[in-house]
Amino acid sequence: MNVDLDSRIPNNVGLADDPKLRRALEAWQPKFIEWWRARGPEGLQESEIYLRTAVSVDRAGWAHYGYVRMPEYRWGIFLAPPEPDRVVPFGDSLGEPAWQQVPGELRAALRRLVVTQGDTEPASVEQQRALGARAPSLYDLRNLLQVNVEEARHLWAMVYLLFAHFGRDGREEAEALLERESGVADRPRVLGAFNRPISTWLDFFCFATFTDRDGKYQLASLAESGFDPLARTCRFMLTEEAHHLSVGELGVRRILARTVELMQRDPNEDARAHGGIDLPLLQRFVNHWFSESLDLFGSPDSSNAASAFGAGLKGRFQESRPGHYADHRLLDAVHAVEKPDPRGRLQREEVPMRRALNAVLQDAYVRECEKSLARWNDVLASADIAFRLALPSPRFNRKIGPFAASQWLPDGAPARERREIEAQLPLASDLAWLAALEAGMVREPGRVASWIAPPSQRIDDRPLDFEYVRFA
Ligand code: BYC
Repeated sequence: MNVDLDSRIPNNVGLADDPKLRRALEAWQPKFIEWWRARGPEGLQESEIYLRTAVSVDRAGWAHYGYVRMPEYRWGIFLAPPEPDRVVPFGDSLGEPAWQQVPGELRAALRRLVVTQGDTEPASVEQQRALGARAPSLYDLRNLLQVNVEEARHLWAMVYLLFAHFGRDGREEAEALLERESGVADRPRVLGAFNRPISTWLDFFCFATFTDRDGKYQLASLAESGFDPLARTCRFMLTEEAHHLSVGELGVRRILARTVELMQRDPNEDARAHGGIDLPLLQRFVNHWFSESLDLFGSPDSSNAASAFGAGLKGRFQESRPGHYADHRLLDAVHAVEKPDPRGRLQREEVPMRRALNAVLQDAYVRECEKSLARWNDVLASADIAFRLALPSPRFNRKIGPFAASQWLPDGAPARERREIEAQLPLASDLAWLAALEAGMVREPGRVASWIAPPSQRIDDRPLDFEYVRFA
């Protein structure tokens, strides 16, 4: 696992010994930089940002911190170390040696998974590109940009697989990853949530909590793949993902801490009256990003999911963790999936387990989201505030799956009209209020905007008044 940090593309995949692949990736690199300058973080390309850069795949000491101008960031290709004698851990090929090359018959399905995963990475950078101008502190600005450069590194991870394993098709797909654009009607990003605007920091923190967590679960499932290069690349991506999730959850927690403080100052517990983000508004953002993120699991009854599992391409969460699952073939098991019947009555239908794997993954994801909500609600409870944030029912506001054709309220009851759903999602007036509240960037080291509490976590052991960004 030699890490080559000095070549044009830092890597541990032996690019120096594969001139054809190296040249192909080096030819893509300027197009990537052009994309980054045009659609990456706005107005900050020449500033120096205190960023971590992946430099190794060792658990201890995998990253290095220092000031970097983002277009000069060392985006590298890193695969987690190989596991000796690894076998396909599930599906019809269970126990066969893991594949180092793409099996011909799985090529189309695998390419689709890699492209879908790859597409989300530049999409999120595009979605977040304007947030810098309203950053609540240099600390938060730096975290945003850290997340952005790492999502771009994840794009490199998928592009490497396309170039190394999918020939001409792969090269074309790599180009297309820079052509599609989040929210642009005639060339949108592949998955729904990655075309929604992230126009406020509250959107960003909710996106990092809920949508990045879908990323964690999807990457973990792909990290089980029988196609070993995909498994290894996803395993290393998961190292970076943990930070993104914490940026989201802690961001919302700091908003709550500030809101609670402002509520306590007001006889009617009115945080907005004091320039804070009120709890019903926050709940509407939770409703929006949670339901959008559930759609990223696909349909709970899915032949695609069954084929991907049978073929050994996409496993379950922690499929190969010893003792976690007894059955890795799933030929006989069934799972009950909730669906409405044509008259809108709820029923549970047993489907073959392989077809229900999106639902199983989604359920595990929901359980983890519940824990974030519980930690947020602790902030409210310890301030003696009665309001509690809640995850909406998985039936609410769905565009994918059996609940997409009908309307359901956050409490899971049927809704009569679309208007009732819209009232539970961010309102135009919420966005206008937040736009005014968040206006302007806080540029002084150590200062934090008035709608969010200062962070308690440190970055690389630096104090809060550290100059995380040196503006050009
Ligand atoms: N939007 O059988 P179905 C991340 C399509 S996030 C639009 O129900 P399947 C990140 C589907 O493509 C993780 N279309 O579902 C986070 C299919 O179309 P075709 C990203 C959708 O295929 C933050 C049809 O509906 N990684 O990393 O089992 C920042 C029927 O599909 C959607 C992955 O997603 C949707 N939401 O599952 C940065 C992993 N959902 O083929 C990054 C790779 C479904 O009929 N992807 N469709 O034309 C997959 O494993 C699967 O493609 C999905 C869908 C889980 C997404």
